[in-house]
Amino acid sequence: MSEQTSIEPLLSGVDPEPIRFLDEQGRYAPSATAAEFADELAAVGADDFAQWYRDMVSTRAFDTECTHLQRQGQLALWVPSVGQEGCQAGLAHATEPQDHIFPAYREHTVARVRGLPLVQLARLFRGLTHGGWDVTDPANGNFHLYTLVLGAQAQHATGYALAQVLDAKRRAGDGALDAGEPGTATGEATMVFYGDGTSSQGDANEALIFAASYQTPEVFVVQNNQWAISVPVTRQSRTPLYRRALGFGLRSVQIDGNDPLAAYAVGRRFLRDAREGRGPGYIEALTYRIGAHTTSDDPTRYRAEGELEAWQRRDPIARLETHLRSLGLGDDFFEEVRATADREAKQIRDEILALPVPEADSMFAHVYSEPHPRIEEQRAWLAHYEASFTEGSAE
Ligand SMILES: Cc1ncc(C[n+]2csc(CCOP(=O)(O)OP(=O)(O)O)c2C)c(N)n1
Ligand SMILES: [Mg+2]
Repeated sequence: MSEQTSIEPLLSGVDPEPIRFLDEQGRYAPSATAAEFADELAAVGADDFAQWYRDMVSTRAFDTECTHLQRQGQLALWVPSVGQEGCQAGLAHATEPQDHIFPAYREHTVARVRGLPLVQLARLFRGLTHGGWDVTDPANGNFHLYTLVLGAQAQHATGYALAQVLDAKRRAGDGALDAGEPGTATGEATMVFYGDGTSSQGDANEALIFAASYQTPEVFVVQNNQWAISVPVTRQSRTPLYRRALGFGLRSVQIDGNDPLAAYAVGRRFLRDAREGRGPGYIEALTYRIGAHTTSDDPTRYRAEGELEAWQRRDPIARLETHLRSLGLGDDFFEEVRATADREAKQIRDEILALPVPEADSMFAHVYSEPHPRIEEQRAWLAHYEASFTEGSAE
């Protein structure tokens, strides 16, 4: 009988330190791994960091308000993103207006930075729309629809990115319309977000294969928030997630996902490489979901004691505040940001409560592009049923 081969040697490679510019207290102390990305921050100043901070604080206030609204019966469900604002703000600010973003369902800070009115997110979770917002409206920032089917957006993004290559070739008069070799400058990129748990989905893995095969102008962002509902990432993968992408042939790094500077610097580099025809990249952002998975979840049932508190000490908002104070910003600024965030959250709350309720009949409108007998049958049944409630009805 042959001796069982140990896979230990394969897994024993030492991982470099995650890329970070701010340490866990928020002091500027770049890791050795950050050096090659440092020039991406050369043109970023205190005003920019102040804007990122504002985006993070305002989104958190909105997020908290939405949890309250769900508890009050005003939203069917809410998906909190508290704790994950750091990588989201950095990555979103690294994008250019012409880039396209394919989110999962927890990318509220990215939505805000891209210009999508946050009330649109709440409208979805109030059950007033089947899909979401109009992606073709430039005012919505090329921010594609929230996708609750895990990993589906990785396929959508890779298909979109492949089309970006083919469009660029067509514009350049290259009739062959084949992708596959690096070198096609598209001038625009695609960024896709998913979670650690989703990295186990077939869809997500197939997307990586296509991205590598066809050298799509794409950046994969995996927010490793340590949990897929109640399943820890250590169960999903015996190797750090960024290493999986290396196996598919993508450039891949691991960043401190609670450091917006790291997210910006790496995102900026990878997006530019993608736009200029140097192929796809993969970023594993180490972060933590401070709240519940959704408002239907109770994380106290599965989290070990002390874990939450340990991550709360690395809160991305607190870290960026420390950095901003080191750049000279004082109490006045932080008080104003907080007051503005509270005012905006209150305003969005009012907007949510005033949103019009669509006609029930509208659910049949876009099932097929053309009339369909089964849909017409169901539509007639509903009309009849609704009519049975009106006064004087014969039924
Ligand atoms: C295809 C599919 N399978 C299962 C689910 C149920 N589900 C919803 S969220 C989730 C966990 C996802 O975890 P992760 O990818 O880490 O993202 P996170 O929620 O932590 O941001 C699961 C299993 C789903 N929505 N879609
Ligand atoms: Mg997760």
